[in-house]
Amino acid sequence: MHTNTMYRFDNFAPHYTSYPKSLTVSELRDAFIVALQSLHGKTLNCASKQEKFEALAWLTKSIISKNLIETQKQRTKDDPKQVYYLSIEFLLGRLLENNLVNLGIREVCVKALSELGIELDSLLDQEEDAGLGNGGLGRLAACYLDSMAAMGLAGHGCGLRYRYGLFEQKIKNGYQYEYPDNWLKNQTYVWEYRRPAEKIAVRFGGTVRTQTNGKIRFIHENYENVMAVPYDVPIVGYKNQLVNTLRLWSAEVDVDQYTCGAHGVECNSVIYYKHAIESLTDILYPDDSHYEGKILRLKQQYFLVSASLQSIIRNFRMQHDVLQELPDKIAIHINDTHPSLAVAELMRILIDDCCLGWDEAWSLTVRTLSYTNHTVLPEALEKWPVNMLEQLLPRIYMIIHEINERYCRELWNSYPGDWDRIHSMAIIADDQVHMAHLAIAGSHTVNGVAEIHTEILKKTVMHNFYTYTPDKFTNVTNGITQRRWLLTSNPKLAALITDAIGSNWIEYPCDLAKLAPLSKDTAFLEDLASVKLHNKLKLAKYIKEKHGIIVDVHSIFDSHIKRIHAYKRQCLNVMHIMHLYHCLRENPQLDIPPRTFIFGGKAAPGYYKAKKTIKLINTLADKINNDSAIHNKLKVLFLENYNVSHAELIIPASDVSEQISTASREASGTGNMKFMMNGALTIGTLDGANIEIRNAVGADNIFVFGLSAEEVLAYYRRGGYNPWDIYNSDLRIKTIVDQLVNGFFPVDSDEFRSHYDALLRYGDEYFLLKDFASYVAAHQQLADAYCNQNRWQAMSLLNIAHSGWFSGDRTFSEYAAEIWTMDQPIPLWCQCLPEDY
Ligand code: B1N
Repeated sequence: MHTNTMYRFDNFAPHYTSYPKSLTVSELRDAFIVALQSLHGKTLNCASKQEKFEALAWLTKSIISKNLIETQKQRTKDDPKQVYYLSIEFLLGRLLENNLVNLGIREVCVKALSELGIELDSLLDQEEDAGLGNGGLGRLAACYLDSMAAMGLAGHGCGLRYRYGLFEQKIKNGYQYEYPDNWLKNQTYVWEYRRPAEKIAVRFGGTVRTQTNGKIRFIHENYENVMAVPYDVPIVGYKNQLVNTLRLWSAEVDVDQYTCGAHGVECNSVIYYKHAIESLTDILYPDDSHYEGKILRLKQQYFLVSASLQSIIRNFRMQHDVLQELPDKIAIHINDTHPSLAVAELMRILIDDCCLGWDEAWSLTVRTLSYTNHTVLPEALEKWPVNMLEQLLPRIYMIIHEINERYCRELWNSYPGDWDRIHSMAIIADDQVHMAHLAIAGSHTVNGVAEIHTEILKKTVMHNFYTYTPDKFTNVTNGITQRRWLLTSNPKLAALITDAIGSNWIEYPCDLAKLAPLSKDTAFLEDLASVKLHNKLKLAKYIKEKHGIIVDVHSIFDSHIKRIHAYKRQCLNVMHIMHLYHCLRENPQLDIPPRTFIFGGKAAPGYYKAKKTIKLINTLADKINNDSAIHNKLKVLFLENYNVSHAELIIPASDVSEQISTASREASGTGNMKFMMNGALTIGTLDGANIEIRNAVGADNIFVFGLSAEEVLAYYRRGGYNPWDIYNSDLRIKTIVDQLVNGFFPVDSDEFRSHYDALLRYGDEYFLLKDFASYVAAHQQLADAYCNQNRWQAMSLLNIAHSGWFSGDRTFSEYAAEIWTMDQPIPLWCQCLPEDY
């Protein structure tokens, strides 16, 4: 779905008040002092940094609150179609600076604080990094919230308020250790509004009885209520006075049901009970692209879905009498299969609570829901055992059972006698409920997240569904918000761009294309280089302070930051570094540009091989960083506890972006887009959105290597390849692979045995050896290009210039227009496309 379609929508929010446009430096300064007084009862001199941060956040929130109230009033009046984005993860990161930027008061704030002798940056660091997600999927959801608010549409997130976010990673002796991420240690989150009056009861367990007097009714009894209490986090639109919300649900006991002393309930047992119930939203599961069949996870999924849908329908009914208008007024999006119980829960609400018949309920459900798939990895596909669902959610299971019966009957009519096909598409098969099948059956649209990913879905994992309902399938390539990933996190580059082409790009990112002609302007390219140097100095300072390592800011900063996963091939990067190191040891005078390899990322606590990869990187780093024979030409760093804030520091400072997944395995990637937007050059495979990045920047401005997805898939069909052939024929590879186990590293000889075995004994599933030679060659080209700085900067600029298409604003306008069919004009992400765009 390539949308170059133009939607004109001038002045889309004329009626929202202009607050805080008029805010002056002195007003803000005085308000800050008052905030500090009323929040902490302190004067400036006595307040700690944390208290000052809280006062500033509180003050900012009070401005946001006014806009929130106005937005809600206006929405009640206008009654626009609303989108609800259901996601088990929202990886927000910090919000203060983003909120200041979006309110348009960052500069005023810097001045007001500096009059008081305070640097804004020193306060920003005090904010906890809200890590309610694992990686790309959760950050994508957060980026879309920003785009939806910026573009003025009524789009809200629905998620869970995990008591502990993604674990904190510490590295000791090269190994990863996990610690709880106690991000709510002050009990509350500065940005949230707790709304106990809007709590919802979610039912678990019990039995279902049918009652037939005229019409069949299903009576759910003996269940246990868990109260879902909403906490709303405001999502601030960019300079449009508009505020949407992210509603995060927290589990609490139903205090009315359980009080100490009454009915012989002992106080202690109530406390145990409370603890058990409230643990439902205690932790975020730390798995990325991997499914763990834990009952608590299933409870979380239903809790999210049931609380969100009940609240959505309750609000809808307060404003509308006719239930049949639901799909015209509401779009509910299922972000991956985690919230796919929404299909059954919406049916339950429409049938049991609203008394609709099956057919009508089904029609409304399908027309309201849409679903995005984010992975083709078999280990990520969710399937829940029938008996688990049946016991935990008896009424929901009945409904899924009925959906399955009807769906299979329909399939039978289309494919009479084709049992294999029907079995492969059934929602319930082999005593398991296939969540992707449920989501496909119950949605009007299914989309992949990059062109190649959607094609792979259609050709392989979802082929039968695609053949059956081809019109359901479409592609919407991911995007990121330029407001966080360029404007806020790389202010120097943003200013350089704005000086050159004006500030329109902040709202119309395709304007960045106007930078392209400057790729021939040497003076501009020098300015671009000095912005990069500035960012590298900032990162180098952090590395020195945090890790005690001095890096050469004139070396190539080559970053590989993402979750640690075999398919993302951190080990291929390691092999290349080992190779360079070997070459330098053989010939210390070798003339290569100096390089700093930066790694960051968390391994799921139960993922043995990924954790060993972290140890491998750190072991290699120790060896190389302490070897004076190579004259500091190589440095390797593993930055601890990679999170959104670290990404904001690393990406603007990087020259090279490593996007080297085994082709066909990475659905899209979004880090690749963030790097590109900040002028890093990609070295990558033809996988996920890398392909679209190559198409946008042109093959001359990216370093592509390796097998294609088709080649990889063909090997998989044939059962793999023989890695020994390569091992025996390429001495470079033999040297490195042997070093994993021959005492080259000062560790136990079996420390990296699993890596060695994966490559040779188990057939090199991710094609590291197969892709090694072309990876090394691409790195050689990259090093040559870097030696011509003028050319390198021109390539870098062209990457920035063509990154506008990867804005979440573009993605979101595609969703809004084609999937959610919003009833308001869809705002432009692009005012006018340059001719050669
Ligand atoms: O979603 C991102 C994509 O850019 C990435 O390529 C893709 O890997 C990522 C189960 C996932 N897919 N699946 C997950 C996360 C948590 C979990 O419990 C699966 N994450 C992705 C955005 O489209």
